[in-house]
Amino acid sequence: MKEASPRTIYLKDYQPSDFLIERTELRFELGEESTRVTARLQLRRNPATASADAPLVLDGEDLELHAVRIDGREMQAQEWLQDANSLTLAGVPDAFELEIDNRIKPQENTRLEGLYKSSGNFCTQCEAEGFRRITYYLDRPDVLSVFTTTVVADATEYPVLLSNGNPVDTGRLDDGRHYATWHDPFPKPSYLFALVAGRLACHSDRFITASGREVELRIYVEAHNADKCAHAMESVKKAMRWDETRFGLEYDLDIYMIVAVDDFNMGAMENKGLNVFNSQYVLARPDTATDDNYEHIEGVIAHEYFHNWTGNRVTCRDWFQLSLKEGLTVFRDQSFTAEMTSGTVKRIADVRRLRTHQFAEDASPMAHPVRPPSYMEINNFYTVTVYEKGAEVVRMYETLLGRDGFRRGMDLYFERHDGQAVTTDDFLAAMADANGADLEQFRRWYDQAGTPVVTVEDTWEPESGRYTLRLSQSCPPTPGQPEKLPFLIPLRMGLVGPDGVDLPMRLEGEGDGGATDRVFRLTEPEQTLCFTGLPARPVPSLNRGFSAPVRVTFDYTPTLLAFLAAHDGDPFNRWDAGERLALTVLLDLVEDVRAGRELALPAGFVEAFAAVLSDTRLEPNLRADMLVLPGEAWLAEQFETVDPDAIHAAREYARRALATELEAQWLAAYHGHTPEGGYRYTPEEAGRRALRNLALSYLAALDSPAGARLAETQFREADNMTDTMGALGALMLTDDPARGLALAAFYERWQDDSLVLNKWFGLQAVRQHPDTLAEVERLLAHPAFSLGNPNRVYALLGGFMMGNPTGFHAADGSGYRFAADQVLALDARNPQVAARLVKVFSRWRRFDTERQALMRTELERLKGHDLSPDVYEIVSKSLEG
Ligand code: B3K
Ligand code: ZN
Repeated sequence: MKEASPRTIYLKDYQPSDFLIERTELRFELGEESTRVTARLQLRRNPATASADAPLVLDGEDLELHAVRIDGREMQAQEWLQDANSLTLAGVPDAFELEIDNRIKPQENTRLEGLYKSSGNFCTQCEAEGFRRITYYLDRPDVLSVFTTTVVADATEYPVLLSNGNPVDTGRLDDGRHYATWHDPFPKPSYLFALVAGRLACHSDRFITASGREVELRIYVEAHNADKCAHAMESVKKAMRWDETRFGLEYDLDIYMIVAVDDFNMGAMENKGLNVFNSQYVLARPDTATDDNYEHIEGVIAHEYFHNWTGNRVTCRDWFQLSLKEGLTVFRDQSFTAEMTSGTVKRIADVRRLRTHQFAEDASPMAHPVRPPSYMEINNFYTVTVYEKGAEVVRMYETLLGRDGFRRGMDLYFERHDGQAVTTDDFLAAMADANGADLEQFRRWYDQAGTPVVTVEDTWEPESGRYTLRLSQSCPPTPGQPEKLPFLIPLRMGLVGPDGVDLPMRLEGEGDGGATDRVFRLTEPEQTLCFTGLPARPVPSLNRGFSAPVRVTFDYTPTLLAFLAAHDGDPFNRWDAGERLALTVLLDLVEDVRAGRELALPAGFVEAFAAVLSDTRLEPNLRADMLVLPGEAWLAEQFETVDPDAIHAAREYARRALATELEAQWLAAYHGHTPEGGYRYTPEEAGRRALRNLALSYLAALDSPAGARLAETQFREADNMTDTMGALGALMLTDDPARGLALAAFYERWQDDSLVLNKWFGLQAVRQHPDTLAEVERLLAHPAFSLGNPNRVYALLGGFMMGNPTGFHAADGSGYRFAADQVLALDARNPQVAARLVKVFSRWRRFDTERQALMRTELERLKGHDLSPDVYEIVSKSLEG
């Protein structure tokens, strides 16, 4: 039977806590049958609330309560009120000590929230509301407490005992157990609590901070992974140095620890001093990890490290403010990676991700502002909007205030709020006050959902050299927000002259000179920019570097796009012009497929590709980015009604045509980028491998088996996972017998490496072929598959549902039925993972009526079950929408 629908929480209802917890002393006795948790809390009434007699209401879920003591006195059961989510004590004094004694069963915890076991080791995940599954507590981010934690466990089974802060004591008990006590001097909310216990190998190093303090660095992994920590360790040190140089932020404890675990719902978690990571973002060896893995490890390590200041030292007042830490920290990790690799390539990757996934979210029933006004389940709001659009909002401050102005704002933010739990309004105020800037209108980026559209039209007056741009902005309605007010949009742009060189931009009334690259502030629904003194009609290069997360429309002809793709002075916009050009070509092809017309690439398109391929002035990585056709998901975004089969057919046609027409050039690019010497992960070498493997994937699309032979050889000879995957990925695009053989060989070689095996599952799940669903069903029963391991689930089920549009959207509804069954099976064990997957159904209205009916049927079917709040929220909102 279905339970009552979960409660909606509103930002407008925020109330400070009636009580504060000054100190928290925890004792864990870890056991195989059950784990005993004793919490001693120093509580007092919050002077900020005028509640002299409010009861103390603690959060708690799935806890076996054994005893409650108040100031040393054991309370009787009738003195408290216990329900499924809370423990209420009435008539408590203004300040007192509370001791709670409860039991939990981490070994049965399949939700991977709270304290659980992964590969036999104990670990925790408390954000957002997992701590309440450990003990009764004020489990909210605005209650900051100083934690001291003692972990007791069997000394042989669990030699390593870790928690937050600095180690203060260790010792042995007579019964074969041992203990360790940790003290974290920095007050923190419970979501940053962590505990790890197990048999782990330690890779250690040290770092001297800018002010000369020595910090011990430790990475803990399972023993068989001890040789895969070097890259992660280098990444930690780079991140620590970068944060000092760029933001003047130093690390603050004596020790910084990272633990890699295999079973983890997300990427990683920034617990104070003790980050717990999905092993995917730690472990790397040339033969097991791709260049992309290397880059992402560096990025995620940096992200979690950066949270030490943006998230931990200054935290969120409530979960509606999530982007305060996440948007800001993503912006910081993006900036870091841009400096470690190539700024343009990184920007392209980030914008691709935003446009493909966040724009889609904005156009879905799950659309929400960067600061959502309400939620049912906060775990559903760790979204591309809160993270990636949130990062774009932070980037816009920097664009508006300049790099130094942004730094001034950051400095003031820390000066004002170190040790506090604050809001995005506080962040905005710091930025505004530090720069004497008025950012009132800018606030709308936090509260209005949807992707703004900026429409641009131009006129040219040859006699006077006047060039006028009329810009208008609007934003489509989103759930609960039919009307939007204009945004403050920083639009960076240039005017490209006929010779391909940027022209000076002088607005009417401005003096001589004029920069060739400027940021204009759009604030009104309609605005006009009138440039004077231009020698010839320019081509506008708009939203350079993607200065604002908006869609810009301008009536570019293919000729103008080709011109910008070849000459734009902004490398990002060069790529973007090429992308737009490819998009127009592909959209036409989709129409041709649907109309049953014969397909052909338009004149000039192949030549434009060839020009990029041979342009050695462009770094190989950038060339690879420019030569990838827009993905099927991004193509789908361009349509009111999506036809996944036609999109796939059109893109495949274009890929094959480009392969055939440019066969010689692809071959030359392939052989011209053959690596010398052994594998090294550097951005330059990664770029060469990227271009080479892209060439290989085009060659695999040829009618002749030449590409497959090349891939087969590369697969056999590769000394690193990037080239292995490049070869195997290329073979997956063919029906060549080498495909099956290579897959089998890959399995044989890597069956004992869990992370590498995810790649094997993933490759098969995304193969766009009529047999894939049957194959995925077979793989579900494979001994190496487990619904208990989120990485496996994302590889196989996520791969099929999100990375295989023709499979998932099969016209007979088989993909939908299969997916909904899997969501149900998963929801019973891990709601967070189930909720992530079920989101693909939310866009059901974007498809043809038959598919709509089929998807709707599955959503209704899901809704008829007893769902977790996580899945319920998405299913019900999708149906409402
Ligand atoms: N803060 C964590 C995410 C926690 C997700 C909880 N469902 C990872 C990060 O963004 O760094
Ligand atoms: Zn984060």
